[in-house]
Amino acid sequence: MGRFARMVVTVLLVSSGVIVLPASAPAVAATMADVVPVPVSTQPSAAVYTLPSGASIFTEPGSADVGTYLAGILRRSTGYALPIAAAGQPTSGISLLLSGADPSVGAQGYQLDVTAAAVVLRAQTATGLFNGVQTLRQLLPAEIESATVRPGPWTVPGGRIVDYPRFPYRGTMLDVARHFHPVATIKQHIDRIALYKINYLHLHLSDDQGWRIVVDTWPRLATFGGSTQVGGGAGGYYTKAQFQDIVAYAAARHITIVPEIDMPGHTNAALASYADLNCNGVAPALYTGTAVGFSSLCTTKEITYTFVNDVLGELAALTPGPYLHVGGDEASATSAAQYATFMNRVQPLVTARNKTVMGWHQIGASAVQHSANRVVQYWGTGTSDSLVTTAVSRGAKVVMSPANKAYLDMKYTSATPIGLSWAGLIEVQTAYEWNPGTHVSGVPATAVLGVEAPMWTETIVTEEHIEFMAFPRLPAIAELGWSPWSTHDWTAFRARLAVQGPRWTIMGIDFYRSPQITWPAAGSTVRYEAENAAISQGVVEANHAGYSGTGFVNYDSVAGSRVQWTVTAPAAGTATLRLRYANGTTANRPMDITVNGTLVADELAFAGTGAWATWQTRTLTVTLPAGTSTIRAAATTAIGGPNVDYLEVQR
Ligand code: NGO
Repeated sequence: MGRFARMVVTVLLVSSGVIVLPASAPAVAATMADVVPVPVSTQPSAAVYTLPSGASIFTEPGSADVGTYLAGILRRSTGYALPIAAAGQPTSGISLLLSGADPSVGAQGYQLDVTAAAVVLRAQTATGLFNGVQTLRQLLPAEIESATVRPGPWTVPGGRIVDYPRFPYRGTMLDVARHFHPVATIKQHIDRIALYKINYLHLHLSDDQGWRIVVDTWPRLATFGGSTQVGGGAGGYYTKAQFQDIVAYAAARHITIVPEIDMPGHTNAALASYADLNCNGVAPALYTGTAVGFSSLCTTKEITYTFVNDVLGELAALTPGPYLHVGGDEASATSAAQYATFMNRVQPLVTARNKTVMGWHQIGASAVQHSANRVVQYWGTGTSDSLVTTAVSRGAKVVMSPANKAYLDMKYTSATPIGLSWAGLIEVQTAYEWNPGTHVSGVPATAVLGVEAPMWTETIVTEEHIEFMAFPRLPAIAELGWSPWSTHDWTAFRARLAVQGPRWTIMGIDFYRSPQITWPAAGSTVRYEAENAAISQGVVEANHAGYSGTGFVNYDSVAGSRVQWTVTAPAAGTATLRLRYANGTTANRPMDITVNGTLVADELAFAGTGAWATWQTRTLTVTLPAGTSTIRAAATTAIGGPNVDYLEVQR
């Protein structure tokens, strides 16, 4: 997404196909003031801990998984072995302990103590330790996020942090219905949102344009209803095994999946799949536009409830989390009475499976019965709403997603190349400057379960689009959900946010470089388009959307086909290489990467991106000598490599 970000704020210098781009500076050692979301209490000391190459990660039986997760992050960039060992007296290394934390940390918080000798994280639960690990990551230099070994030193500023969340629910949503997003994209997103202590990922699994989850009793939902998307692309769906893989991947990162089947409106994909679900018995065509409010399940037909019962039953069986989201928004093709009749039959189907009903705030209508522990998700643009206050008066909790503050699909400015603007333009400050505890009149903080930043995908097609719209706004919403209101301060927040920029660059997140934030001074990034490189056994093409420059290279199905760039570096040193590619197959298309004839990445995996027009970047760190170097990406399988858009070299 760098393309969009940089188009907005930068003048590009183009000469013979080489584009010089600004980039982030080398990382500085972090301070305790840099953490997002800002912790409850921070007491810095003068001490500095430097991770030695022989350090161990000490765990107890209940903290071993978090220790393994932390080791997985630290080993990549440090190159250290970091063995996991049984915890004793914490006198060296990094200890993850389930006792001794300040009692205020509760179920999700942690206490972190850093001295010159050791790092000690304490919590009451593995979740608390996991949250503490996210803080520890941010206290290490940004290069700790590198996918390849960096020189360090790996310092952690000394002191004590005691920290716990303001709200138990800190979520984000991804609409996989308008545009389908493959499992690999979801997993990458999960890894990134975890860094900001987001603990719920809501997946909008069905809408007019697509049905994205296999339901065995109604198989055409996925195979037919999932066969397209906005704009007419191929769409897609998750098998049950894939969905369970997502659930497990999220759970390992202490994130709960909230699956949504939107009903009774937003159901054209289901109605197109089964004629019986329509009042007139006639299936409409599949829909690939972006209008809303035209479709409805037939609320007067008994088969509708058989259908919903079957769907919710299979979904509940795949969902360890407490919530099943039943949608309920924009049911404009249904009368208010029919809507209430429908919801009053559907909600008990959720609670019968020991799940809690969650829905858009329209389910708060007084004719819709309250069900135990119900959660309504507020998505309005105003600061008062009778549906929400009615629901709250009956005992519902509210997840705050005000569309004019928290919607990640709104444009930042009128110049943002993707996104919508019906709820307004949402720059970073707008996303940050509201208080979930007082935002809707009549909804006290005690009735607020938390916050959620939804990302609808009418215009959001690629993984890079997701990054660009989520960063840096999602960390702003995460801070509203985690940090005490007493810490809320735009000036301090924008300084903390700026420090995240180099971290995101190293993580390969091409974020929106908001002019509201003073990002650290740039090093240099140069982009080399593949179509201008030396190509062997490949052809330049311009037939898939989303590439940069004038084209991309499509390899012939010949092993050893390759793209070779000549790059220049003014001085010797490490550089981050970013290869942008698309792989519309489901098979890995590995490539060997060489620098001046030396193999630096052997059969580097280039996994399927979901479609040939879906581009992702693969990042690796190398050492370049001063002067010119030859960087080659060569396919190693007989089917050839992925399509290659460009190579970026960042120093
Ligand atoms: C609305 C609508 C969605 C759109 C979204 C776009 C809700 C809850 N219903 O939000 O169908 O995709 O706006 O911003």
